[in-house]
Amino acid sequence: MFENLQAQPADKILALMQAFRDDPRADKIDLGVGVYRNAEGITPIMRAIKSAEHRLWQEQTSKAYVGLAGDPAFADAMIRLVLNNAVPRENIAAAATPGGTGAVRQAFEMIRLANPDVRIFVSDPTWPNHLSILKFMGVETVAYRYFDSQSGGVDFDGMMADLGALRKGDVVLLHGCCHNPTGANMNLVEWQAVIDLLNDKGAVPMIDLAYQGFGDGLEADAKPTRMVASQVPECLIATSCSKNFGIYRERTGMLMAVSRNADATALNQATLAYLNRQDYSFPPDHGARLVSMILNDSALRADWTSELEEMRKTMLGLREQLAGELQRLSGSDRFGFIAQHRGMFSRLGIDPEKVEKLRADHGIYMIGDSRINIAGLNRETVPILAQAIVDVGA
Ligand code: PLP
Ligand code: TYF
Repeated sequence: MFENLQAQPADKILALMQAFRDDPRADKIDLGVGVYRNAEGITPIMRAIKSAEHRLWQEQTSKAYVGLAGDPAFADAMIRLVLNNAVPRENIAAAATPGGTGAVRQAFEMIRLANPDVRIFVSDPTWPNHLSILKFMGVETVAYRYFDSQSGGVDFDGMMADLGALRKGDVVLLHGCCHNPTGANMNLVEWQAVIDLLNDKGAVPMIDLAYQGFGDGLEADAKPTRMVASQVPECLIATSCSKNFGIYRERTGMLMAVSRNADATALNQATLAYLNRQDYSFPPDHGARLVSMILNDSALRADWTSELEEMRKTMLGLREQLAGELQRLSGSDRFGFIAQHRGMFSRLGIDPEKVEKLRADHGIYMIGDSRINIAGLNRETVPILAQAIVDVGA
């Protein structure tokens, strides 16, 4: 029977990661996959994670199953981190998932279960896995304009015009902060206008929050999500601990469903548990337990917060350095948006042929749409990248 299988398109980001590994050049630079790296090019285990693992190893006495929705202490800790008290706890259903991708997938499953004919509006562009999963599930997508390639900012007028086509019951997928792949983000006034439009239209927001703490800080990055959750009748929030706790391979995430009353929340909670049971039964626990241990221990939490801030500020410094170098070398402000963007990524707006030339001639790897991972740079490689961009005539 398996002869009936058809080859599926590869993930371009993961394919590029492999191509980089296979490149023998010593001075190659990897700006591909979205994984934080320090100045030495290493993705460190955060200090608080190491301490929590040590403590867990000493204190944990059982590896028996936990529960279909995961450890309630993880849910409480994540809800506080993401939503603080923007929404009463009794209005939030939550379930642990394998990473943010698991949360995104379970959110789509819940949406489809509620409305098989749903349309999900997605930003153009968005994280390719959003589109891949929705296509696989047979869910209809509608693209809304998001990125203004001239300015490198958000095409807010285009976005609002396209969201004007929303109908009651449509879902709008929004990146809570640090938009992937562009790095361009709405300001709070624009967020408020989107919330008002969604409420006007009776559309349901789904927020993908994979980079809290990587943009303007833990609180600032959660602010748009809190605004949405406190002002709409219902919404879904898919969160990931992969980046801000650096526990990528532990597969730690959480899906939250916000509603306005206890009955709806009970049904949402039962549905999240049901969906987990259909797909993998119990979600991974190790990473979730580390996260709740850190968030509930003031010393560990302070250490985690300060290391996360160091990472965030390192990326901001690299942004400013790169924008400055490009301005100096090209004599234009064309790349000034790099310093305005937030998170790990910036879409540079370079043609695919020049992206390819950067790879072939300079050993610089970025995604074909010219997305770079800022954390793939360091103080020494920023000028090399800037010079190469100017050399290929981008
Ligand atoms: N959503 C977005 C926009 C992402 O960039 C990522 C990236 O890794 C994820 C979700 C999910 O990440 P993970 O499944 O590794 O937690
Ligand atoms: O966009 C990125 O680079 C990250 C990591 O299939 C990632 O979100 C990339 C591809 C993928 C899963 C995660």
